[in-house]
Amino acid sequence: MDEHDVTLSRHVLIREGTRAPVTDLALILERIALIGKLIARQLAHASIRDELGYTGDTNVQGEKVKWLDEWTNQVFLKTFAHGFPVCSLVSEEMEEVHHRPENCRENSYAVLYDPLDGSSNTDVNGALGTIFSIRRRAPGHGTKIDDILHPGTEQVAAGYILYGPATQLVYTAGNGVDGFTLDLGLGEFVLWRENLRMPRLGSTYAVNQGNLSKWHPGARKFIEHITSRKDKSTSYSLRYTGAFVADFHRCLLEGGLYLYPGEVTSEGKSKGKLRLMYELAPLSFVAEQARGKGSTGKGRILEVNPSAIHERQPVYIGSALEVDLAEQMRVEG
Ligand code: AFP
Repeated sequence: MDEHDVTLSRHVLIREGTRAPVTDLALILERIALIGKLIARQLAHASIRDELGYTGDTNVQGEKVKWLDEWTNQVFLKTFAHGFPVCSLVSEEMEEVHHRPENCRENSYAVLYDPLDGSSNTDVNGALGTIFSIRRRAPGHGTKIDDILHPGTEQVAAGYILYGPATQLVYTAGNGVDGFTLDLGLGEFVLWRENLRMPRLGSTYAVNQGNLSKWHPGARKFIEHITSRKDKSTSYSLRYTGAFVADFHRCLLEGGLYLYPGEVTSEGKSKGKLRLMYELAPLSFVAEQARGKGSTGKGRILEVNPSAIHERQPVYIGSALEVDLAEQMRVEG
């Protein structure tokens, strides 16, 4: 380690202007970093140990559960099992909120997470991620969750871990976005970029275009509009990994747009796929803190009032000018 290298735990403690005391954030982020290291190690060895594929169960979302979905969720539960200040865990893999009443006091928090984002990539050695959102718990709420069911503007910190050729952790605590890379020799996340800024415009878009016929006509027109440009300097290339974290990371660094439009139902309603509380709200918080935007196509994701912990919404997230254009073109009606 170079004398100038700064580890995540040290950096969190010296960050100014955060939405929660840095000592609380350091305790929580240090455990999320540990989870990231455990998951990265497990992903590196899962194929050799024959620990890929499905468990045979179906989760709360009606999706088939992969062995690694279950394993990564257990890592969160075990890592946060003991000790203040996290008293509630909300996961894509659990129907109900997991409470630790013994940790629920003044200044306690909930961690909402998708332990393994992009799990269709597990069996093909593709990019994967973990998404997390940290919210305050109101004192005395115990196992009631109405203090968690608030718009994303209430998050005190949020971020993600990307398991690619390198493992990187990116987070915001409300005053800019910082990125860290896992130094495998050291076993520590080391500061890689401070105050990341998303370009106002990019040259790539990420979408499952195979779903085009199911979208609102506005979303179809939008895609037609951005793909019909002939001039090389304004035309777009499609880049889609199947992992929101990986596609978002590209937008954060190089600009561009990730979208998952709603599917129009037989009643004419638009149904999103991605989950508001532990996918869209956290990455919208990161996007906004890096000067980007996150929208449902009709408005700011961070202002959506959730009605359930597993609520889904359409999403248009990335460079500000591209998100603005999507909204102007009334992508969701
Ligand atoms: P999981 O978190 O269940 O793996 O879902 C992945 C995801 O929410 C997002 O990461 C991808 O961009 C998107 O779904 C992929 O969905 P399609 O397979 O329908 O393109």
